[in-house]
Amino acid sequence: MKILLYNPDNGVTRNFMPHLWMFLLQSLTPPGHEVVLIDGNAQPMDEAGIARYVLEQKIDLVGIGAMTRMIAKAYRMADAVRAVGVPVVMGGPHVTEMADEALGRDGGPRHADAVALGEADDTWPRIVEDAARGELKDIYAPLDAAGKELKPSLKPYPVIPWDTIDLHQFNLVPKSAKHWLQKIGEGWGTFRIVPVESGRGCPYGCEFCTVTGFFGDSIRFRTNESVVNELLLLKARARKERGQIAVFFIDDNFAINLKRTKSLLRDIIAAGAQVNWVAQISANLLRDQELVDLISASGGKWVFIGMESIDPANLKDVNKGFNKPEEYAAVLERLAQRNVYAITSFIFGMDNDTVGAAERTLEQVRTWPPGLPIFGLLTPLPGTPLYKRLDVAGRLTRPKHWQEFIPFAMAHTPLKMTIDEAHAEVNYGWSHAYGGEAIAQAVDSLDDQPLGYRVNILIARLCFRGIYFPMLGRFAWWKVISENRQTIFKLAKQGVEAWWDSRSRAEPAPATSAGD
Ligand code: B12
Ligand code: SF4
Repeated sequence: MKILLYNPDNGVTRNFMPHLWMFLLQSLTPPGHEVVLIDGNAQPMDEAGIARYVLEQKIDLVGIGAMTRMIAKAYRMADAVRAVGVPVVMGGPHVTEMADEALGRDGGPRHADAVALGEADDTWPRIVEDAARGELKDIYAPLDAAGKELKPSLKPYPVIPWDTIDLHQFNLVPKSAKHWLQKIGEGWGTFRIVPVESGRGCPYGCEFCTVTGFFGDSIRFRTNESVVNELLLLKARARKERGQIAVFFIDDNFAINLKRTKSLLRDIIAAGAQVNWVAQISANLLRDQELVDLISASGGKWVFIGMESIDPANLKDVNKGFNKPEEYAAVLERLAQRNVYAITSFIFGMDNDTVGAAERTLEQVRTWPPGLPIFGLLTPLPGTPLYKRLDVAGRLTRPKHWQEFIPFAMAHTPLKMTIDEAHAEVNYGWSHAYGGEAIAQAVDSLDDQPLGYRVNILIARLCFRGIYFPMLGRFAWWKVISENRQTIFKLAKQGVEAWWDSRSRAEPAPATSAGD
């Protein structure tokens, strides 16, 4: 069979990184089948486009995976594929919770021929074989003989052939600049952010999060050796292409087992497998100085921290009381001392939030080392304890919010402000953290660091701005560049000066006469 694995875009922002599930399922496909991957973020496609592609390429089976916020698009694409007579299997966190919706058993239209519940590492080969025989079942669940849910072990873990996979659609370097950038230093002809997992599961059970329910609270890890080998493979590919690679360790909480994480990082260092990496780690685990030292020594550059709120009452409400706002500053300082910076994620519209929450948060953010603050709204995702609580309390204003996805829009009413006020808080957060003045301040606060760090924070801020503000068109980029022209000009000037200095130092000193 020829199988297409497709991940839809959300139609608003563009993901900078491909999705791991596609590569994983490709590697787990039994021999004898060809698998092609399309990520809608990198290769935008509409309904007519996918139908045409499926017919032209003679695709026999389409697998679609999606988060809740992309599910409406995923269903539309699935409908288009099924309309031309090709079966569709859907998987991922949304349809795991809403299988009846995908299968049309809740009174709505049917979108998928089959649904894979939960982790599909073990069920995917079965799905492929059934599809090849034309005997797809409605539901595939990872169950043992006694009907108990089976969580796949990550030992062994499939080898994803990063050295040969076609990664053309995931190069972040514009085609026009590729040839020229290949010549700079070790080469920047390609730049890819690649997802790598070292473990699955998180036992913390925050109320809004699907992870504890989906992956279970039993945490599973790959062997250090298999992670190190994967990094070495990625490094070798980047070298061969005269390009760069960065890794996103997509584990929900990369340091959930401190001993294991430290041992992995030590092994990465010992094997010379360091690449620039980013990972998600909760603030409570970053109290450990040795961990922070190892993060830095092994290539860690950015840590994503789900701070959520600076209000302990809010944190308690969503079962995240282990976050201690009073220690956020110390954690970020500790990271910054090792030149590791943080993506700090905040949620507005929590039950104890009142008008002014964004400014109160920013007041604190401004006192921290520069980073990448991001702001969202409390969103009741299906299957979460939060969804159930709000449903029981009759507080859901759009109980099926995913069927009509609206970016940055609440689906329930917060207790101490209106929905519009919550939206205004998010807008305030993004506008004030990503305006020209805030970006200039972040860059200037790194004046005592090498130029590379200042350039890094500038580029990162400009890219992250696009999560909220539409930045997909050329005009939008020009506007942003113009708003930040002084900072850009200043850094360019410093770059030329540094280059000139290094050139002058490299020139041989003039000959001096004997006897001097
Ligand atoms: C990496 C990641 C991201 C990355 C981007 C995604 C990427 N390019 O990889 C970033 C940081 C950008 C991101 C952003 C967001 N994310 Co995110 N993210 C993750 C994370 C941590 C890892 C995803 C992953 O690769 N997992 C490992 C793979 C192996 O698991 P998997 O994807 O579930 O796939 C398995 C099964 O689901 C199944 N499967 C999946 N697809 C398919 C398809 C078929 C056909 C089959 C058969 C099986 C199958 O098989 C796979 C192997 O077992 C997950 C949490 C998690 N641990 O999964 C959250 C998660 C997916 N994100 C989530 C959310 C909410 C978001 C945001 C909306 C957050 C926000 N408020 O802004 C944004 C939205 C981004 C957007 N584009 O619109 C939620 C989604 C829940 C839901 N019901 O939708 C998750 C589950 C975390 C959570 N807190 O609950 N995210
Ligand atoms: S710590 Fe993060 S991954 Fe774990 S349950 Fe909470 S939000 Fe989810």
